[in-house]
Amino acid sequence: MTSNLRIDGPRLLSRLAALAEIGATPEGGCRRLALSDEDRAGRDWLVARMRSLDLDVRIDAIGNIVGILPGAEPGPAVILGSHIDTVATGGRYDGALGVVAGLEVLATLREAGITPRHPMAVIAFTNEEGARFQPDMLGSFVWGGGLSLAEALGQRDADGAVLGAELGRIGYAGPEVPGFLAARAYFELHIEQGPVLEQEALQIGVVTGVQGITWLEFTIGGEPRHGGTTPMKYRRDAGLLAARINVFAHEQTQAVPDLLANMGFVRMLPGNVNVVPEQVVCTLDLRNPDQALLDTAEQAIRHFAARAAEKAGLTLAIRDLARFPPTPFDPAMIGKVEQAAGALGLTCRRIISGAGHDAQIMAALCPTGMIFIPSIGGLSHNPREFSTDADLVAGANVLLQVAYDAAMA
Ligand code: HGY
Ligand code: MN
Ligand code: MN
Repeated sequence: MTSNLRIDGPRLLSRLAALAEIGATPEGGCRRLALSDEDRAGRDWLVARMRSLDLDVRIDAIGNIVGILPGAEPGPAVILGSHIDTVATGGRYDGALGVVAGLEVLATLREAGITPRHPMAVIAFTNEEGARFQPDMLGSFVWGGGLSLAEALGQRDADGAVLGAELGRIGYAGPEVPGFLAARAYFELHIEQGPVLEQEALQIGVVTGVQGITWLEFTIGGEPRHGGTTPMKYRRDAGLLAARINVFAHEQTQAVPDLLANMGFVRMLPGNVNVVPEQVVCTLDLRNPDQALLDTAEQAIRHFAARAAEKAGLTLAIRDLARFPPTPFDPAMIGKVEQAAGALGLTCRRIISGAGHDAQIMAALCPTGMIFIPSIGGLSHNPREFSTDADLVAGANVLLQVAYDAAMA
């Protein structure tokens, strides 16, 4: 335990502010959708920071950005990471904190003239959010071999843009094979994005794992009809079924313990006020810490939608957009995060993550630990997302402690 090393708080905060300027929105948040021009600008900023630290910068074929600090010995690296892409209504800290704090840890070691025994690296994974291209955690999923590079490159966004073409357009289709850097350990610092730590007035969340995620896309086919002349009994209204699926999913959250559900995307075609829609595409985001309960809810929703479509004379196709099981973290890593928080005199509790993270993918590859700091008001995926400077610095110091210990072990 390096009781005396501390990160440079003002530098961490100024770099977070600088990255938040890229894709800044009028509401005070950030919009850097994966592989957009704003994402490219954020990537360029990150690469420049990595180069200024004299890290060995590598880009892999899915656009993951890796900055490597060589160790005294060759071998698997201690990797610190997260993502810099955001949702459309993103905040300043979701993902950015883990990447910028990782950089700060390496800068602190460099300044202290410390060469770690094992290599260390900072990684920014491509398209963690899954807001534009699905699934979420796409870059880490390809890194971990859970999704083929070809399938990932072929993903399309809602406007039909192809992921591989966008990656090439922004100049981040790199030469490295995803997963090229073996990991000795992975740590991710992230905002909680929920209300627990703030409500319990705690400084650090010791993350025990991530709940299960299932994302479904429904394509409902109806018949375009005049909104003013078609009697209700003659309509095959795809929009009505989308609404009923949304209501049914919410009813499931009352029936299935701990189930969370929301319909985040709805597109109606032709989208004219006076036309009963011909086609509706909509999505459901289902979450639960228990796989069996998640499956129960999904099956009930699939069954309801199929039966309702048949009765209404509508066509229905359901497509998986993302499917990640509940993922527990390594108990030893949980202990290390808890111990580091205690050694720094920080209050903490164990907590499961409601949000998905690249850490849940890395947990299949190596011992993985996650550190949370409080989100004010529990807000995230919202421009008003906020964490205090003191908590940002405290979280980065916990990251420094656990990363340094792992890199010197
Ligand atoms: O959807 C999630 O939980 C994460 O923000 N990608
Ligand atoms: Mn995130
Ligand atoms: Mn997010």
